[in-house]
Amino acid sequence: MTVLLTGRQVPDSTVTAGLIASWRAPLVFVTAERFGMPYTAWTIVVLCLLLPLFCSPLTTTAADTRPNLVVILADDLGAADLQCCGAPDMRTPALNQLFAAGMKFRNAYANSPVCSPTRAALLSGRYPETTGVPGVIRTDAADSWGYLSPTVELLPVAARKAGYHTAIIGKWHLGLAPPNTPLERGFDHFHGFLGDMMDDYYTHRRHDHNYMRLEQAEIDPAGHATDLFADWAVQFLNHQRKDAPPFFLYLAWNAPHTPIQPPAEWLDRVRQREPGISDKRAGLVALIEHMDSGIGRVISALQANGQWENTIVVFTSDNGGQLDVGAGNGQLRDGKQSVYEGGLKVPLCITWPGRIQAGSQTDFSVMSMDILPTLFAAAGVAPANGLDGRSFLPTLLGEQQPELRTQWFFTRREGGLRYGGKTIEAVREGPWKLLQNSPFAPLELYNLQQDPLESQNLVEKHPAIVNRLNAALRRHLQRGGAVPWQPPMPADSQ
Ligand SMILES: [Ca+2]
Repeated sequence: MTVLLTGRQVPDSTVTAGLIASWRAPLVFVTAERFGMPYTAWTIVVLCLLLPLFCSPLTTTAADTRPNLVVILADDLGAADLQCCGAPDMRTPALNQLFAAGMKFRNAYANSPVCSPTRAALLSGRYPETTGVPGVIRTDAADSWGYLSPTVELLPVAARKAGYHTAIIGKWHLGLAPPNTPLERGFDHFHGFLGDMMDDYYTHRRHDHNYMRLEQAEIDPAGHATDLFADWAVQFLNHQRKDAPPFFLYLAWNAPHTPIQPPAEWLDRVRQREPGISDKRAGLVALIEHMDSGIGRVISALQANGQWENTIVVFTSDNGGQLDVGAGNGQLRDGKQSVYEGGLKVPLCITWPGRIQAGSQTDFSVMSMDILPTLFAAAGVAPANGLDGRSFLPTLLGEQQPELRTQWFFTRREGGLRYGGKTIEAVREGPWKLLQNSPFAPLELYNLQQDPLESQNLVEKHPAIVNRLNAALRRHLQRGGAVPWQPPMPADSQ
């Protein structure tokens, strides 16, 4: 035990006493100022106040038993494109094992059918348009449809304030430059890729830019991006001491996003194992299986390091599978980019040994922005106020809980001739889903309970439901209107 007395200036206080719980030794800071009391008198007062602490278990180096948090995000992985989710031509042993070790969600939704908005929702616990990210952030400013608001606090900030060591490995896709790079938005460690996608899994370039970074430094590593991200995640886990603070690791793969570029030996293996498989499908299956092997390495590292038992692991995807590259979304209608179910439903499983029942499944509905509020509830971390995301921890622990919200909103803004810079939306309420999948198409209404594949448009039959949900959607769009989604204009252009 060390007691330090100091007379240095401390804002907003005249006497500050605090304990810093170091794993080596408790350190007591006492600042005495302006009171005019001799330091010796203060020493006696402070020691008397702290005496109970000296005799309590707090004076020993009590280990921080809060769980580690690991969120593993696939890119463009459809709800059914794993062996454990029904894909008959896929072999995903690591994810099979992960799903079997925890709870599988059959009604997990991405907040948006494309990358950036879902990632903004995941990391903020808010609807993406309220973070300034209604659409995809891209290199070309003329085709970029989001700007992460500097005033929105991302959830890793809260984790860090609570003493978690925060790291992102892999794809960021929430900004290419200050003030929106990972270390500026709540992460202690970044080893990965800033951009929206790679034009090549081996060169890692996007529009000839190199967006690979270690912390803030540009790097140019050799190898397939999936192998690199797996290497870096394992390195990170191996460096976390048992007696160090718990960690929050966000591992965001680039796979299986286009280009469909699996390593040759993985593609050969799929072709030999699956006679008659199309070239298109074989490539995607191999890319997903290769990612699965990387996830296997990460799980093995958690287990080898003795971290697994006290770690909550989440696996999910940022949007549905891309149909034109051979993705499977089960029988769901449509895929990535679309607000039909195939674009929004994603795989999700969560493990927490001894707390979440292995092999359990649920139909409870959740969406991307609910994940971190749930993990924070489990870890005792207080998130920022005003979140849209809700904790589903009771469901994870096998308890009953009411539906997280009565109305569920999905939006996406996009450019090009097909979207014209406008938005597409969907809102769910109970069995009903009102949607507009093109800014230039009329509204459609489906009853998902009776028609989960969205084949019978009921918009003409239920005008009252259409009007009610449409009004709710307009109110939601107005909320998004409060936050700019483009970077500030330079002063000389205004
Ligand atoms: Ca994506």
